[in-house]
Amino acid sequence: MGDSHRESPNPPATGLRAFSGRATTVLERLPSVPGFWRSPVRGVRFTAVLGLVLLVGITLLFVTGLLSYAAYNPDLNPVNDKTPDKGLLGFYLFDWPTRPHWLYRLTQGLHVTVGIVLVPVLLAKLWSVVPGLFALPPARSVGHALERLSLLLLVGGALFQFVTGLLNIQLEYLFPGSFYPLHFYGAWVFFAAFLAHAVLRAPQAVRVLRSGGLSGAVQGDTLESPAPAAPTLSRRGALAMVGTGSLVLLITSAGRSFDGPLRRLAVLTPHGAAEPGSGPNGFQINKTAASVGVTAADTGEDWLLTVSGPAGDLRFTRVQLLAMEQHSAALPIACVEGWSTSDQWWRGVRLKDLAALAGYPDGAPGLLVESVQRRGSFRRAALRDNQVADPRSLLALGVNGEALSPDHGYPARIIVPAAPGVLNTKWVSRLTFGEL
Ligand SMILES: Nc1nc2c(c(=O)[nH]1)N[C@H]1C(S)=C(S)[C@@H](COP(=O)(O)O)O[C@H]1N2
Ligand SMILES: [Mo]
Repeated sequence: MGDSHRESPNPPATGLRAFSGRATTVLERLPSVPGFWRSPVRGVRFTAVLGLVLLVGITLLFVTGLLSYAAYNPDLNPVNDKTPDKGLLGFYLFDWPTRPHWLYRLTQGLHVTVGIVLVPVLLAKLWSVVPGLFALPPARSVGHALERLSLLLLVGGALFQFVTGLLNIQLEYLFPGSFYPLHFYGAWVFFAAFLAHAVLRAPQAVRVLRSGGLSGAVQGDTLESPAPAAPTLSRRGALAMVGTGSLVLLITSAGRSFDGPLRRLAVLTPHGAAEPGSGPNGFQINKTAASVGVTAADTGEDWLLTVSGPAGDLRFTRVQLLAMEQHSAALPIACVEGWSTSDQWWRGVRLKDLAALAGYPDGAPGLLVESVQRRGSFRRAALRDNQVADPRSLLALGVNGEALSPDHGYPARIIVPAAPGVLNTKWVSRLTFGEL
């Protein structure tokens, strides 16, 4: 899709003929001259297709992104979330449900997979409108100036959201501060500009595609080159190329949401680092015990679980916990990074039974979970009343018929239906039931 302006027989059309000979040849080559852009693929029709795909895709990203934020229990401040002044933007927050138990697996799998798959579409869309970026004069009117300013938010916002999202799932977090506030504020700024742009442009996109599809001239098509080079690729071919790029990304990333041979296709996932091995504990691991400095001494014979609430501080050994009534639940791990496991059979003590021991026989208003872990970014996680009350929410001691492995949280971990992985604290040391 290159712009081979040098070898074309047609001299670029320019509005700068008034300039003297030598200056003209230089100016003709500036990207602000319409004739500089020669690809015959560019045009309103090509941009319209990409724009409409992004309209659907980015709306889905926005909705699933807001859902993901809600799923974190961010209003259990400041334990789970420290986004300052999110108040107004958090107006929609609601109590994340515990059913269906695969809810977060679905919403976050979609969020991350669709985000990855849209990358070629976004790049092609930006490529298709890039001549407009250089157009002169910078503003023809106040309205035009405002529209160009909004494009700055639109393009800047899109790049910011995609880059921060991709860095987060690649575990290469290079931005200062926490990912959540940046991606959350960024989403609102970007989506506001995106919505304005869609309202202004989507009707035209639908109109041109309805009348003639991809081919044929469109009256006043400012995206079309006034002096197109000979085509090397049709518009259809260019779209097929973008689609192929997206398909390759889909195949190499969607597998992260499934177990078995599909996961092996997910070569784009960086999670090979923690090889889960085989057997009952042979499923995806986020952080290994070793990587966050959790040692056998922390989790061995001397380990005790403290359960606190109105009944005071109670302490239990693992053997005592195993002697309590044991329950099973088939639940997945679904990480914010988009990967998930299929349902695993967890076994342990119900959180609601522990709440009763702590002094809340009719349900606890909340639960603060702490881990023996001292290193790394993970500190504590808070669960809400509906999550404690669900009979499938467990302090798990085993999985798939075996004791938990050290990497999956031995001696005890939290597992809650439909909750994001990060709320499923491993190597638990303390449960505090009550108002948070
Ligand atoms: N103590 C502790 N618990 C933790 C984490 C952690 O880093 N430390 N990571 C969380 C995240 S982000 C996820 S996705 C799940 C992953 O669980 P798994 O490694 O058993 O698959 O554990 C959660 N529990
Ligand atoms: Mo996670």
